[in-house]
Amino acid sequence: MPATDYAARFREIRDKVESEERLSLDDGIFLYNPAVPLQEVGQLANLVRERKNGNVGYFNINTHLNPTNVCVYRCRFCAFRSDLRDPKGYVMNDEQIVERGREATENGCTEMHIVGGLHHKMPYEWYRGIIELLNKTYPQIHLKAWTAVEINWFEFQTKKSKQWVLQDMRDAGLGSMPGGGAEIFHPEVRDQLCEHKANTHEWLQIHQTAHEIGLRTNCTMLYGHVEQAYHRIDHLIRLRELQDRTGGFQVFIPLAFHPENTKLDNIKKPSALMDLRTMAISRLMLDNVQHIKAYWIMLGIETAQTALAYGADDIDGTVRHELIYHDAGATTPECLSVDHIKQLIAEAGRDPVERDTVYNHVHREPHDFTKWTSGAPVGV
Ligand code: V47
Ligand code: SF4
Repeated sequence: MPATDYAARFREIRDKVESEERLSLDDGIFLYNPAVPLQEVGQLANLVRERKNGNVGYFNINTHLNPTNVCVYRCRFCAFRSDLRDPKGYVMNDEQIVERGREATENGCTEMHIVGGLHHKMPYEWYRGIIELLNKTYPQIHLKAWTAVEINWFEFQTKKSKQWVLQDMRDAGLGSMPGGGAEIFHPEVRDQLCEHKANTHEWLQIHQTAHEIGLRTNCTMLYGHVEQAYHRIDHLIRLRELQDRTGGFQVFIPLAFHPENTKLDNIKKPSALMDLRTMAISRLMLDNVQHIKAYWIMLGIETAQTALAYGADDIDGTVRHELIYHDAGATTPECLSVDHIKQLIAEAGRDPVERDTVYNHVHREPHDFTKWTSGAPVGV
């Protein structure tokens, strides 16, 4: 396509975004063409970002808990999993789990992000018990737990429906669900990465059911491995269609592939330019999702800061005990202090706002940082 044609096509897309018209599959694929200047795609995404979330840069104070890394599945992109008899394999006991809750409380965490492997021998009751134990001991902490892949495994273990499992987990104290396990929905790619685990239909059905019973959930896309632009846009459109029906997704998180220690370690990790383009295109395609998260652990601090001008309005939390990305070669720090995370957001020209998991504004008591209340969602 000659340069003048690229400019004309981009103008068409800009007009659509300015008049709040939905972008099509072809529009999205076009924006991935390297001949379309990244800065222009970013500026357009920034327009939508500021329209939806003003100048706010959200963060939260959170910790991760991965109760086991032993997993029956063997996703080719995963460096975290372990075999049953591998010395790397672990299963946390109740004492260790409660200790994590205590540490989280001491550090003022509002959220525990809980995901892990599907252990060959641990029954459903063990997974449910983790939620119940933490919720009973530390009721003020929001438990964002279990990906759709785990819920699908619990269906298999219990022989009960999605609705039953989700309601049972909610009764135990589940607050919301993270967005993992989505990877790439298109079967041409999913079949190469993780053909054995919950398929696209199951993933979408589980999130739909969660939304129907009133649980908010997050959504993700794992990019930068064997997929093409077409597969990424197809993935975003499938999320957008579900969101049209339920409105239950609160944030989308594009996840950049980290190849180290995986079966795909011949692939180079995506460049910062690819990360920013994907962030921006996600913001443009997902016109019905309120927030886009630049997960600093996975992107690196500098790219996450830059992403706040390329469509993202959230950089996730202070994050303690992250394993999934560090096992796969992430070199980001283990945890950021609250002052540091606020300073990173301010340095990017945004107003740092502490949120809870469901995007209420958190108010801290001035003389006791570990005490807080959550207010109404922050207006812009
Ligand atoms: O499903 C696994 C991805 C996901 C690798 O909801 C990898 O707020 C890159 O979903 N390189 C789990 N990605 C993490 C996740 C998440 C993270 C932060 C916040 C939220 C949220 C959700 O991580 C997996 C998979 O897609 N993943 N291995 C890897 N080597
Ligand atoms: Fe298991 Fe999750 Fe790793 Fe897949 S990504 S192997 S389901 S721990």
